[in-house]
This record gives sequence, C-alpha cells and structure tokens, in this order.
Amino acid sequence: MPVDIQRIEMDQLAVWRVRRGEDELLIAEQGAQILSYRQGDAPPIIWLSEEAAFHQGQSVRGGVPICWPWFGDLARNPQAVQASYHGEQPAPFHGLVRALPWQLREQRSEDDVAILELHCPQAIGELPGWPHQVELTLHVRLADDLQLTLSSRNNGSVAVSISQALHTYFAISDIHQVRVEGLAGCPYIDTLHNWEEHQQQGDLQFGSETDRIYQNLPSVLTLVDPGWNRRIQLTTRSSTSAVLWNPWIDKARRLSSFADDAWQRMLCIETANVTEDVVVLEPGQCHTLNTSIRPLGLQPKTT
Ligand code: TA6
Repeated sequence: MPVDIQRIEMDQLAVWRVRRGEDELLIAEQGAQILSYRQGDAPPIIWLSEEAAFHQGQSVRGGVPICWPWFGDLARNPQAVQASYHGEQPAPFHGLVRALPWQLREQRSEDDVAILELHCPQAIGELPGWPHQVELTLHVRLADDLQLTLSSRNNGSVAVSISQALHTYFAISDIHQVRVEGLAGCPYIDTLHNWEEHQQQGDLQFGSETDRIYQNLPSVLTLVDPGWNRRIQLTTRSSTSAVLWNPWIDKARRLSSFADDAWQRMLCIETANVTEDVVVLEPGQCHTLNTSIRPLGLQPKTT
C-alpha cells in the first residue's frame, strides 16, 4: 500500500497530509493537532468542524487537540498539578501547548506504515509560568489503525505532576443513535452537576449535554455507530481515565467555530490522565500515553 507524506498549507497553518492507499490523515504542526482522519470513501473517523478556522495561535475546532500540562480548568485539578503553574496570567483552559508551534522531527514510511514524530520545543523550560524541563513528543503511526503516543520526559531536577488528554473529536452519524461500550460499572464525575460522583450503568447513550470524567477504565472502549454501520475501537495504554463530552443544543450555540447543529455529528472520547489518574514525573522519568483508533464493521467477527 503506497504511503505519501506532503507538507501543505491550510490558511495560516502548516499541515502534513499523510496518504496511505485510500486513507488520509491531516496533522497541523501547530499543537501537533490531528485535524482529520478518514479511511477510503467511508465517512470520516475524526471530526473537523465545518466552521474551523486555521489561524496561528488558535486551536482548531475538532481533530485531536493536545491538553497538556493540565486538562480543563487548572483550578479543578489536583493540588500538585495546580502547584506546577506559577504564571501571572490566569491559567489557560486545557493547558499551554495546543496552539503553540511544534516541530516535525521525523517523517518516514516503513513498508505500508506512515510514521511522524513532532515535538514541542517550548515545553523545555520556555512555557510561560511553567518552569519545568519536559521533552514533549507526539508519535503518530498510520497503519490499519491510527496510533497516537504522547510522551513526556522530565529532563529537570525536580518532580512535576501533570494531567493531560488527547481531546479526540469523533465523527458520528447521529448522537441519538450511538453508544459507548466498556464504561459499565466505572465511576464517573458529572462536571455538569456539581462534580458529583456516579457509577455508569450499562453502555453510555446520549440524550442531553454530557461532560463526564470516567475513571478506572478498561483498556478498550468501543464507539458503536449503527447509522454508519461501524464500530470505532479505542485501545489505550497508561491511561485509566477518559472524558466523554457532547455539548448538545445550548452549549453548541456558545462554542467558537461550531455550527449550531454540529452537536448531532460529533462526540468527544478523550483519552486522558486526569483526577486520580494524573501523572507524577520524577526527574529523568518518561510517561507515554498511547491510544489506538481502529474502525471496524458493526458486527464483531465470530471467528
Ligand atoms: O473536554 C470537555 C471540555 O472540557 C468541555 O467542557 C468543553 O469546554 C470542551 O472541553 C471544549 O473546550 P474548548 O476550550 O476546546 O472549547
């Protein structure tokens, strides 16, 4: 299967277009943000907003923004993560790196697999208010699945605590039809209702705004989409937490670069290390957060 990797421009952003046979992946150098992923002429796997803007210094709506060195509202993070930031400015939502210039360090093809590696030079002592020396790298592997590996190596002399997420926007046929398997029995925090703790009963289906932090997760979650006759299998390593988010009608109207009806066509399943699953990087230690996104047919193989 032929592999082709080209650098293109999308408005103000430099983007790498990776083609593997009929499959295509777009990844912006800014934020090392996956923008889109499709296999052949099937519906896209990763969702990109129809109203996305490709501007320097602004995270693109959709794809896989990288939330690091904290997820969400810093004030809602464990104290050790909060203590890592000494900025004079209010802490930005979803950390410091998702709209920074990253650099492509490597691109190659091995047989019929495309491999790219990007790193964030500023994470090594140059992030405003975050005086740590961490080598931050995203490794991308496009084969029959899409594998993302976010590595954080502490090159400093003191330990640092981080929370993080691969904030993946999945494209779906219809939010009313999909369900997520693998969450049954897991505890979750409902951030829309006073961060109360609950336990998931059965598969997760959607009927209103949903913004939940799941914990003690198994390594495999499955997004089942009958409308597009497919399942997306999400397999993770070194993560036992995930954020499930759909803005629904009212919040959709308040989001930037987000069509009023787009809530019906997307679902975020965010592979994370948050709350009790945060990461402590001792000096010299490296943590790798890995996820594999694999589209499958609707019915599991009987063999
Ligand atoms: O991950 C879910 C979430 O924290 C939601 O609450 C919503 O704010 C979403 O992230 C998008 O955040 P953003 O800053 O990208 O608009």
